[in-house]
Amino acid sequence: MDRNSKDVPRRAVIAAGASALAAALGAACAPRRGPGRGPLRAGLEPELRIYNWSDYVAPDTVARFEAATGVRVIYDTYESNEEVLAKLQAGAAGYDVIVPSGYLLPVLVAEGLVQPLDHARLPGLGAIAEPFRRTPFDPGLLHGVPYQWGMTGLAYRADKVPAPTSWAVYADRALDGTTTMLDDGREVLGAMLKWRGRSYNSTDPAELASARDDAIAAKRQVRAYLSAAVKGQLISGDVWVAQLWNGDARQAAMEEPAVRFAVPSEGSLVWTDFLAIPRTAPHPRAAHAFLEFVLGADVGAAIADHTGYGSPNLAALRRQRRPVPLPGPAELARLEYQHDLGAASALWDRLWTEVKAA
Ligand code: SPD
Repeated sequence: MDRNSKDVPRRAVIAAGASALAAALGAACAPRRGPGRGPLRAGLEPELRIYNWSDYVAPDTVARFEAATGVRVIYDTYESNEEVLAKLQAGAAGYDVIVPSGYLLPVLVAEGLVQPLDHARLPGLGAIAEPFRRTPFDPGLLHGVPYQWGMTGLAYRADKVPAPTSWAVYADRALDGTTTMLDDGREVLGAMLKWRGRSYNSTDPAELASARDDAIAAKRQVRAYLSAAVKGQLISGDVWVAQLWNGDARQAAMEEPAVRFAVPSEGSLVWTDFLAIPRTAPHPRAAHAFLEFVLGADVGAAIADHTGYGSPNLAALRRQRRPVPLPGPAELARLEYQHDLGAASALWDRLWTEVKAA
């Protein structure tokens, strides 16, 4: 007789007993399971609704958060600050995390549309670099966690056109049908203002009217107003010059090395986007958990490496494979932050509507 034959049923019984024991212990000890992929972390709501810019996390950020917390994430995207503001002003309840640019954050605070952060739930805030703690948008980080910073400029195909050096590129008829601009009134009118040596934040009606006229004239050449989605057309070569953000341009360059990015000589925009929690967020504890998760060094580094934007998080920066260098003094002098336009917002909105309709 095989000397193991008696052992087989014995081992099977032991194994079955062990797994029954493990299952029983597991049932008694395991945390409650959430609708996400892992056990639900104590005290968190089971769901989280995030409203973020397109292409603004790493491919695995959300899945990693779900696995770490058991929270199920519902994720929607937008393309401009005006979209998120309009949604919140219209009373669209339901979002737990939004990502406004700096200038929008005080507007949301003043209108009571975001809630103060609970710093006790955000120990990772300590990793935020000093300059990002002291921005005029949210000194002390009372309502927002600095998420990423970036610049607006011109993405272009170096194999099709010489490097553009000016916003005047939008008046070059040789480029008819090969260019795009962002689908964002503040960006398009702002660029036209900057081209003429004015501010991205002008509230002067005459300057704004001339920016509208320049934007309408550029429509002879601009094939579409497209934001993050333009990357596909830059990669395919259908678009040669696109007004775009530096990180999105870098994402395109990862697939097509002929895509480059330049800041026009007249200057452009620099911005910091913040993670914030709407006042009506149904899942504020899960929202804080997401903010803290993003503040983690590995998670923050993976996000910034993938999106191509700058990280305000020193711990993340140290772990990045491809950190974005801060603009040098000459470049910085040409860059401007956006501000709330106050009463002039209505005029900007009207002029942008006229540009789109022309
Ligand atoms: N794809 C992510 C882009 C984020 C841009 N945020 C700021 C824009 C400022 N107008």
